Amino acid sequence: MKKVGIVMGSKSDLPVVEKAAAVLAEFGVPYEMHIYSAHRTPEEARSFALTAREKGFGVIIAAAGMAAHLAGAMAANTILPVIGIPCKGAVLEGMDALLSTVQMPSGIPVATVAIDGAKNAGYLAIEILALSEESLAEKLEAYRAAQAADILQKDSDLNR
Ligand code: RP5
Repeated sequence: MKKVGIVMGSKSDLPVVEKAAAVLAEFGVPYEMHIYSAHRTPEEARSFALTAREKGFGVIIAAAGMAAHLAGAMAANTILPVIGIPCKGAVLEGMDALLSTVQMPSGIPVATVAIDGAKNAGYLAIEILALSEESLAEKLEAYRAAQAADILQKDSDLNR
């Protein structure tokens, strides 16, 4: 199975990013985590994106806050799908990172999830890998069914 590359702009993004990693682990999807900053370590970030496909990665998740250019920098240097997680910073409630991540020019897309939406980044990465991994598709179907059953049970409990 192809791996998911998870990159974050700073160690301070780790508490958010860990939620994506937990989802991948739950589904048995292999991943690697790295700290590469588009601004502080631009060469390492570029090199990771340039070589990710040949190293067996199938998707890249990139998390950054503030002037969040990491996901865009990844997308600029690979044709792998890139999922961006805008991280909430100390100011502006993450709107700065959301707009920096989502407003990509045509031809270089970043699939942007919600501010701090790391779990959905994990699920989206799994959905992409499931296109060519039937066992993952089956796990996703089971997960969706269990999620629906749980909500219907809670609904039923409300009216007891
Ligand atoms: C961004 O700046 C990082 O992704 C992080 O979200 C934010 C703050 O970084 P630190 O100053 O905590 O290292 O580049």
